[in-house]
Amino acid sequence: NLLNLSRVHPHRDDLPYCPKKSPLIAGPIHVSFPSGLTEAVVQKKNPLVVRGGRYRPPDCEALHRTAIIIPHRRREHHLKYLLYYLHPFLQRQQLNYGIYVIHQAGNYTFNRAKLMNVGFREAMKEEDWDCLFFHDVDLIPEDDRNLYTCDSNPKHAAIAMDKFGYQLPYDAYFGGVSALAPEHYLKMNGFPNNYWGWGGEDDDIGIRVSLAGMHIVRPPLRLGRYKMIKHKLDAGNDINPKRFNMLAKTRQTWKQDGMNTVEYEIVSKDYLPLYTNITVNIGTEK
Ligand code: UDH
Ligand code: NGS
Repeated sequence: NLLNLSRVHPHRDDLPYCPKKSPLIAGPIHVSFPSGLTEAVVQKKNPLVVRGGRYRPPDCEALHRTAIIIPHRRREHHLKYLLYYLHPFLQRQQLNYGIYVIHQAGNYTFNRAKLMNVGFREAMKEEDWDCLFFHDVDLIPEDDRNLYTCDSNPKHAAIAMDKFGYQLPYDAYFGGVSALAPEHYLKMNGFPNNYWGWGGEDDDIGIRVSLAGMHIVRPPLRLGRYKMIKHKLDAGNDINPKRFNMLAKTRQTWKQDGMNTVEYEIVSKDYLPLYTNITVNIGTEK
C-alpha cells in the first residue's frame, strides 16, 4: 500500500514536509464583496494554482490532501467570490488541494446531496484525497484558523454563520460546510440521493453519521465563522414537502440509498484554471 501511495503521490525528494502548523495562517479574515471582480483577477492573484484548480505548496510537501466539493447551478456570481477567498485561504494552510464544482445539468429540481455523491466519486478517481470538504457556494470562511483538514470523526465546519448570529441554529445542524475523510464517507454510505429540492438533506446526513457509529466534531465557535452571500431561494429548488417524512425513515433507508446506489451521467469535465468543472446529469425523482 505504501508503494501504491508513493506512486500516486511521489514525494518530491528535494522538499521537506510542511510544518504541522502553517506559519502563513493569520487570524480573522475581513470578507467583503468587491464589485467588478472577475475570474481573471482571481487567476492573477493565484499564480501557483494549476489547471483544474489544483495546488501544492511550492517549498514543502503538504501533510494533507483536501478536495473541496461545491454543488452548483446558476450561482456563478457566488462562485467567483468563493474562489477569490478560498484559494488564498487554502494556500495559507499549506494544503495540497483541488476544487471541484459539481454542476447539475438541466432545469429539473436541484439535489444538493446527490451532487455531493457525484463529487466524492469523481474526485476520488483522480487522487487519493484524505479529506473532502462539502461546501456550499455562498459561504465564505472568516478565520484562517478554521482548518480545512479532516478529523477522526466527521466535522461540521460552518457552525457560526452570520445569518444565524454566529451561533449554531440547532444542535444537530450539519449544513453549509462539512468535512469527511473517505472512510467516514463510505462508512455512512455517503449521502442520500433522494432529497430533491430545499431542506432536510443535511439533517439526513447528520443522522447517518450517528447511525454509522460516528459523531460530529466541531471547531471552536470563534473559528468556524462564515459570511453567507445573501440570496433568495433559487428557482428550481423549491422547499421539499417530503423532507420530514423522509427524515423519520433515515434509519431504515440509509443502507439502501447512498454511495452504493448513486447513478448519473457525466456530461462534461473541464479542467479550468481555477477549478475542475463537472457537469452531470443526475436524472429526476423516481
Ligand atoms: N445551489 C446552487 N444552485 C441552486 C440551488 C442550490 O448552486 O439553484 C447550491 C449552492 O452551493 C448553495 C447550496 O446548493 O449554497 C445550498 O442551497 P441554498 O443556498 O439555496 O440553501 P440555503 O439554505 O439558502 O443556504 C436558502 C435560502 C432560503 C431558504 C428559505 C427556506 N426557509
Ligand atoms: C432546517 C432544515 C435544514 C436547513 C436549516 C437551515 O430546518 O435543511 O433549517 O436553513 N431542515 C429541514 O427542513 C428538515 S436556513 O436557515 O439556512 O434556510 O439547512
